[in-house]
Amino acid sequence: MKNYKFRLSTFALLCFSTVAFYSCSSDDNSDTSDPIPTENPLNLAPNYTVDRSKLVFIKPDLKHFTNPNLQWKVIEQKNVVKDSLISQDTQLDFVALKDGKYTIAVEAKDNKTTVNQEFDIIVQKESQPYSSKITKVFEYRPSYGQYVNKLPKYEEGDTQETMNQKAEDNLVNDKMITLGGFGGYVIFGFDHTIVNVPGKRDFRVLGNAFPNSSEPGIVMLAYDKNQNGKPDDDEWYEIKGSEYANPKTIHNYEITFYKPSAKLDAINKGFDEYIKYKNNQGEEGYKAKNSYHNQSYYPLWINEESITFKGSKLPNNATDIGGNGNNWKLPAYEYGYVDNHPKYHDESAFDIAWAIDKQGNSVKLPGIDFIKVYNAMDQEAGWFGETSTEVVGAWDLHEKGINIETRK
Ligand SMILES: [Ca+2]
Ligand SMILES: [Ca+2]
Ligand SMILES: [Ca+2]
Repeated sequence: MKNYKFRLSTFALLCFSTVAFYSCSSDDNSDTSDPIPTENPLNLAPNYTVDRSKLVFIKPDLKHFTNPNLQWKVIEQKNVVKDSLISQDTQLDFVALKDGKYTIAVEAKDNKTTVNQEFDIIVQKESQPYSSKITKVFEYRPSYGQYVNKLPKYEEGDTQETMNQKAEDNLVNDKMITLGGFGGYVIFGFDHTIVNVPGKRDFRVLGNAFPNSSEPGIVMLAYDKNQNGKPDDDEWYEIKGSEYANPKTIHNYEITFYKPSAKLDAINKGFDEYIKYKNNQGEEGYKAKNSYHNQSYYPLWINEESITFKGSKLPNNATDIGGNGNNWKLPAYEYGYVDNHPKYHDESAFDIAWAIDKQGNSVKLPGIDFIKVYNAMDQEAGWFGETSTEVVGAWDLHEKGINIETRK
């Protein structure tokens, strides 16, 4: 009995080690192994059809493999390098900017078996032209701030939903919203996937920075892996900006702001002890109200008594030139942030290839469906007030026909 089993498994091993287009057969009816089909061994469709700038997910049947390695290559497409490796994942998440027929070769390999197969992806032109701009705001959640409740304007009765809609009305028209102090964020999306074109920057986020007034925000990216139409917590990646490895950057920073009393909100002049805060660096204190903006600085549609934000805090960039509090300079960081360089500057445009995962490893995303921008500064600069990222809009550069090389 023992020998018999051994003989069977040896037979299976020999059979699978040859390329799977080869037919294996056994006249021994007790052989329960399930050989790889010779036709269509990965059980793929003969072809797949998708609109350009829309994701298609190709899932091969890998039940005959143990921890296989996969290689997906485009082998025939004008203007695409022959045999270009596009993925090494166990499924292919594919998106193309240009319509046409893409022939894909996939190789699946484990230590017993190698299978090669080809199939086509037919990429069609969309029936309704895409917008090159933001089409949807999923969430607008500012921190405290001197423009909060003004940009966009809060009115009595507004809720999170109506404020999301107001932020969307602004951003689809390239009009400004404020994110307030540290951690305040906006999450938005497009009516198509922004394709990660190799060697090119893929999107621009517009802020309101001018030289020496930089209020950098961090960019998070997601693509809709589970195709539910919205960003999920496990779908986010971060654009690695120039200060990612700066020892003064605090990763995992957390701060809570407490809702001020109606009495404090009603004071129409500048004063220091306005909004109480506490962070995870052992610091607490108050954020000031200034004499220029008299409305509440706490987002009024949020009913909770406090709001907590988490993220990476970039080093302070404000200098009081002359030391009398009248002349502040907030110089830009090198690259990779929103509201850092002027909005049409190349460094306000981003390459999806700069994305990293939570461990800081570079990731290869086919494209993105969602962007989150949050204010990465926790700083006050005299009469300038709190440093607050502003967002004015975002563009898919490829749909705009704007060609900007990535950083060298
Ligand atoms: Ca790119
Ligand atoms: Ca999703
Ligand atoms: Ca700004």
